[in-house]
Amino acid sequence: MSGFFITLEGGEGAGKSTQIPRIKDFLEHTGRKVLCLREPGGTPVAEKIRDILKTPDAMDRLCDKTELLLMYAARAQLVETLIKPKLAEGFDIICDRHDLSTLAYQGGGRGMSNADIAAVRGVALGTFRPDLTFLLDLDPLEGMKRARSRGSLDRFERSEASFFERVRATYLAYAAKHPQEVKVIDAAQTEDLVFSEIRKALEMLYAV
Ligand code: T5A
Repeated sequence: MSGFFITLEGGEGAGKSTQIPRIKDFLEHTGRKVLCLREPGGTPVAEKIRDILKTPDAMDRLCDKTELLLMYAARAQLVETLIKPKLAEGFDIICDRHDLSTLAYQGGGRGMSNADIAAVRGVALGTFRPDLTFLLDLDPLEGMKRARSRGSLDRFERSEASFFERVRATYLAYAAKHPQEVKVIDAAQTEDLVFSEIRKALEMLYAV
């Protein structure tokens, strides 16, 4: 039996990486085989692309089109070489960010058109989609406070506040249109309360 593909989305510091080990533990206790991944990244090639995307380069600033194409290059590599084969082996995959990040950051944040994103998406992923997405929703100011407390900021985290407001608005607009696909969780709650909402949704998914 094929596994489930579950993704976590949200702005910087929303708590995605914090929740992933808890989800893994929970699923493994029910006897599932679980693989945790992140985007951009997750394979050797995709991790090299992640470095390019996250590291500021004053001599050769990434243009928006390159950023979009690199996100999908990393994603195509991850989906084709790892996610699809592991799902077919029966693993559940939990991924820290996936396709919805591109709509939010490159679409909402950078202002790239939905048509351009859909065109590249079509080549990279075809009709492949997650079974369930958790959107950890948090005020970007609070999220950046959490991210800053961890140390130096990457190329994305150096963006202005309005960029992150547009990212958040795009996420929420998509979730409102696709309530079956995306479960929105208030990420300002404690880690335990956030997990308890995730757990309830997982119990429903696995009861099917
Ligand atoms: N990107 C990515 C795009 O632009 N397009 C795309 O298509 C994709 C896939 C990736 C960057 O790439 C961009 C988006 C990103 O800017 P990343 O480092 O993977 O870079 O970025 P994030 O996913 O944003 O990683 P963060 O670590 O910033 O966010 P998390 O994982 O949501 O937050 P987490 O769990 O590390 O927590 C941050 C801090 O908050 C605390 C934690 O202990 C930690 O210190 N915390 C809480 N504090 C209070 N209450 C809670 N409930 C808390 N939960 C966690």
